[in-house]
Amino acid sequence: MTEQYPQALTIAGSDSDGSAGMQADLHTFFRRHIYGTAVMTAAVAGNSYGIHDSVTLPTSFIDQEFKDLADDYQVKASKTGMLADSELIRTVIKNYQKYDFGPLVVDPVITTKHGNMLLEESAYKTLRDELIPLATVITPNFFEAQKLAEMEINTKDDMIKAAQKLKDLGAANIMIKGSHHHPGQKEVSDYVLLESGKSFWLTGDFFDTDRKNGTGDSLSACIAAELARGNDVETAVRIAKKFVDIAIENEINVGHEFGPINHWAPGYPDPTDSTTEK
Ligand code: PXL
Repeated sequence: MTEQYPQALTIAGSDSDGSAGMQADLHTFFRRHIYGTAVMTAAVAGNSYGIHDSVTLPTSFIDQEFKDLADDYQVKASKTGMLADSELIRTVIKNYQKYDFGPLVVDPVITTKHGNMLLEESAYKTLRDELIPLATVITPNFFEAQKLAEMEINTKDDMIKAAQKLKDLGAANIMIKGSHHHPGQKEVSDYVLLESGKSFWLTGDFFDTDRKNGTGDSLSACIAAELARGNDVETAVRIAKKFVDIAIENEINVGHEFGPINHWAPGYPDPTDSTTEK
């Protein structure tokens, strides 16, 4: 078969207001000039005030979504978002192992920014013990990292220890997103531990805004997009951090309360120049 235009896959929940979940992933793929495909696992009804209802899709339907993509598309990298419960996690694992959808970025989505649960409490062990070992990259936020590593994170040393624990769970590369809950903080530092053992901090300005919905989704989607383009993990995470920071700093006025980040923010280097972003 002839080589096709680079394609990435999001395996995630739909969010009706377009700020997070699958919609944020597809905005990101588009902005990074990667063709986006999508296996929908669940759907939430919500807006910038919060989430008001959610459903999961039947596993037989999810199986068919995977099959249809495998039969036709050349997905070079994938990411997971909302997986809702253990049955859905296992359905995703089964299909991911059956087909070749490239390296997998796992965004271990557990709650929304405002505390709505997107993963059943009983399912987080399935995520930790069965999905994380398959991950090329995992991108927990500070709270997800605490939960998955089963430790409190108060200092930079704690973040380093937590990343090692997450590596011990079987993920190849770890990016823990730094806390942004300290009054008056000026910067946010994410910690990256690569498969090679190399580690580094990625520090960006802290920008105080209510328009941060979809930040984690877009970060992990951007990593998947860059892997689909053929970039290595280090390049992908560096690009993703900058991409998301710029999308946060250039607010877009959509929704009344907790709005989305701005995927159209000007000033980000053209994706076709991404190899110079190292
Ligand atoms: O941002 C986490 C997230 C993931 N997936 C879906 C969501 C949200 C947050 O609202 O709605 C479907």
